[in-house]
Amino acid sequence: MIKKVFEASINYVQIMDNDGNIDEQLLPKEIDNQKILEMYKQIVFARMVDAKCMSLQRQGRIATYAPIYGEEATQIGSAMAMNENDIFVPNFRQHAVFFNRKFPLELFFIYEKAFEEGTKIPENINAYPWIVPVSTQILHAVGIAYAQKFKNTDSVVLTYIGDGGTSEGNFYEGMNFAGIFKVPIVIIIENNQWAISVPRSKQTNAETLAQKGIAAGIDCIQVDGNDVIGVYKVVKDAIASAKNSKPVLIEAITYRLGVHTTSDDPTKYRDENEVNEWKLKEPLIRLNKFLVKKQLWDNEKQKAMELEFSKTIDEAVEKAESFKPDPKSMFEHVYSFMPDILKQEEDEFEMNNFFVD
Ligand SMILES: Cc1ncc(C[n+]2csc(CCOP(=O)(O)OP(=O)(O)O)c2C)c(N)n1
Ligand SMILES: [Mg+2]
Repeated sequence: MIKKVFEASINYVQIMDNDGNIDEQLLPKEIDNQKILEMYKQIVFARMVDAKCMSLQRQGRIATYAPIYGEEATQIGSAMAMNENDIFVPNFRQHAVFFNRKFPLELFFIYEKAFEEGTKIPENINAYPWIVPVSTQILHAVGIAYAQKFKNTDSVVLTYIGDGGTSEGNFYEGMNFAGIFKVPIVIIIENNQWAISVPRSKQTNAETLAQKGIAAGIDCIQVDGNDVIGVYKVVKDAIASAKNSKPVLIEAITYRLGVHTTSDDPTKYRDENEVNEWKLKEPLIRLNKFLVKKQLWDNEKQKAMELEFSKTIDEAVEKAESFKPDPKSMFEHVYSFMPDILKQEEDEFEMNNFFVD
């Protein structure tokens, strides 16, 4: 006898298409034109900070930077869907989520200058710092989510991972844990099609990354990650589901329009035609078309907004540049106690007056 014991499928959601047309049936009730305008503004802001960071890095004023150009809708859409008490666990590329959560911009630039002081998250923001080891955040996130369940809080954990990160063991282990213990977590795959120089097609032979959740017994769905409204809806629904003991895996289909980091040169490994095709699908064009069609937006408003944002950004950079880190902090928090070898280094450092400005 042979009988089918299991069948599954993956849905793909898009609410606003590349031309700015909206699928009214899917549009969440609370998303009116003003909310769409707000989404647009937040994406423009994120893109302007991103451009500033690229420029600062090229001038040697910040350290290596991982841009978000093209991926802003995945980040802003999901951030806007979060409740204040939900907990955000990033990897290294979710800067726009931090901006949405009102992480002080000055601290962001301090972090980008490679000072750890910039990763100290203010108490009122439910977020964890950026981390670079690919995929380890998934284990932290499911643990934090388990704690929410254990403590009976109302918070859901939202965590992010790249397409490349989904090939790591941590990702599967975390999802498995989430499925078994039914923890309140939403895992968002920010599928930007590249893991440095490795294309999505080399990560897995599976048709979607979303379907990786099926084996863990958790709900999974795909969304157009360049459609901020689509992302908002899918994440909002996922948060409600996760609160109800049903974790969710979301694959947001987006594209890394820029470099992996400022140490990377993608012209060495990817075709410019591919980039140009994706440029037509980026998040801002469709939002702008929609807003202009509705007569909510024009060039003058755009200019005024950009001027205001530039001012905010420049002020934050100025503050970050006047920040004086305490070099002693290099030696602290490495171990629970200070071993002799480290103490010797600290003494040597002090003797040579390195602590003086
Ligand atoms: C455990 C680990 N292995 C390798 C690296 C080096 N590395 C940094 S980012 C990256 C690629 C990540 O690709 P993806 O998960 O798709 O995220 P994206 O950078 O595209 O946002 C790699 C291999 C690392 N940071 N950590
Ligand atoms: Mg990637």
